[in-house]
This record gives sequence, structure tokens and C-alpha cells, in this order.
Amino acid sequence: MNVRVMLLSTVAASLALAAAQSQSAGLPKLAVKPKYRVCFTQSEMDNPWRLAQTKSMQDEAKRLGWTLIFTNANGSAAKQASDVRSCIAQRVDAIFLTPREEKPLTPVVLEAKRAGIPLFVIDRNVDEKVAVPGRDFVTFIGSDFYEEGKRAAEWLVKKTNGKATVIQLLGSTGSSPAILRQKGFEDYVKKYPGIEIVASQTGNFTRDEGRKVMETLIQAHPNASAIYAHNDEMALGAITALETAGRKPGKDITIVSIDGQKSALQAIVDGKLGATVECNPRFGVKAFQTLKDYAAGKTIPVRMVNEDKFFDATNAKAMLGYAF
Ligand code: GYE
Repeated sequence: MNVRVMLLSTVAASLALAAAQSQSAGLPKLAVKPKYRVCFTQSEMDNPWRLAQTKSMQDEAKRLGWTLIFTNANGSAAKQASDVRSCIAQRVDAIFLTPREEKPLTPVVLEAKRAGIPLFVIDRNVDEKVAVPGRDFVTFIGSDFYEEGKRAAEWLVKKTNGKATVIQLLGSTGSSPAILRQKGFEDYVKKYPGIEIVASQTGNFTRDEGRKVMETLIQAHPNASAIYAHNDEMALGAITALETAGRKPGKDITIVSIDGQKSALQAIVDGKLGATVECNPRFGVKAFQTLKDYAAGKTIPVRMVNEDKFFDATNAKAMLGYAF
């Protein structure tokens, strides 16, 4: 090796080292303490899933004796961004953020980092092209939404023998579960020419909007034979609209959704809903343990995927007690 090559490779090696250091050094440190003061910024509290998630976080904080500052953005991404800023201003030890939409909540993740406060993204994600887990925030903890959409599609294809005219009720526009549950489902059904999606419209993850949207869509597409709803609340709203329109959910129209809340399992037992893919809302133990591990200097994976069950007529009744 001549001097020039040696010099170049030394420069390259030290550049690589500096890049690696700046990655991990970029994340704010967290001291080991017996108790922490943390923020949990919730996006909204309008359905059983959100209530279960919040309860799980509050129960674990209580069990550990930590102070949990809870904020509710009431469905507004702008309010949620200011909630995160107020957590930063209060100099909490760490922030748990469940971002309502990807893009509007990405800048505050970077602001928390600049303020030296470690932030954990839980449930929904931010825009990972801009805010990178392991560099700008500690990790993403949540379900594999793409897989959830795919599992819903798999069930529907089987149930309908690959022949269905589908109406899709989308979740809140710009939220990671809506984006990925749509993609996971659509990618899968593409392989089945007998499955046609005739309409896709947002019901904003709420029962009331699910019902209203379905009232119009079922008029426009009276030949629809299946509904795919991105969450149970919209599916339950759709069931009401379909019954009002004289349809027989579960008999002349097959419905599949996501979440696995108790009332959805009951709708399966009643024969109205076909199946629901679980989206586990119980984050408390995992989220707080991850914070402790991070403070202790353990390596935290940049993505931590929750396990999700599946409910249909074979197990809904037995699982009623488990569901939220
Ligand atoms: O499916 C829905 C809730 O982000 C995974 O948001 C969550 C979704 C869940 O409002 O019911």
C-alpha cells in the first residue's frame, strides 16, 4: 500500500466511524432513575381502541409510580403538534407520541431531539424519510399495518372464493394505518381478478362517518358484496347503514375489519361481521420497559412489532372476555 492509498483509507475509515458515532450520538441520552416524568400525547379519545391504549399507558405509569402527563389532541394534528411542544417546554424526561398523521407530526419529533428529549413513536408512525428511528427518535413500537391489511384480504378472498365487489372504508387520511392497511389489502387482492374494489372512501376511523359514508356508497354500488373497513368502528357504522338500506350484513354482504374490539367480536357472534384482524392497543408494559432499557444503555431495535391475533366465527365468542 502506498502512502496515498493508506492516507485515503484512513480518512475513509474515520469518516465512517464519525458517521456511525453521529447516528447514535444524535439521540438524546436518558439517565437511569427510579422514576420518570413522561408525556403521552394521544391523538384522540373517540373509540374503544384509543381508550384501551390510554388505559394501558396510565395503568403502567401508576404501577411504576411514574408521573404521566397526558394530552389529548381531539383529532387535530395541529393541536397534537402543540401538545408535543408543550411537553418539550415542560422539560419532561421522555415523550411517547402516537401521531395522528404522519407528515404534520414529523417536525416536532425533530424538535424534541434538538431539545435533548428522547421520543418514542408508538402505534402510528411519522414520516420515516424525514425523521429516522434510531437517529431522530428512539424507536417505533406498533403493529405491522401492512400485514393487517393483507390478513384481512386473505380472509376475504377465502370466504368469497375469490369473487367479490368490494367497498373499502379508509381510515384517517395521511395516517400510517390508513396508508398501509390500504396497501396491504390492495397488493394482495390484485392477484385475484374476481375481486374488484369499486369504491374507497375515508370514514375517518369513526363509527358515525363510517355509517354516513356507507349510506351514500351502498346507494351508488347496490351490487357490492363485501366491505373492507380499516377499523371496527367504521365497520359497525357500516352495518347500521346497510341494515337501514335493507341489506343483511353477514348474509348478503361480507364484512371484514381491523382492531378486535369487544363490540366487533359481539357482531361476529351475532353473525353480522365476518372477521376482524386484531390491532393490539396494549402498549403500556412494552413502551415503559423500552424506555428503561434505553436508559440502561441496551441496544433498542428501530422497529418493535406488536403481535396481533385474528378473530372470526371460530373464536370470537371465546375471546369476548379478552377483547377491549
Ligand atoms: O385501528 C383505530 C384507531 O392507530 C392503529 O387508530 C390505530 C388505529 C386503530 O383510532 O381504531
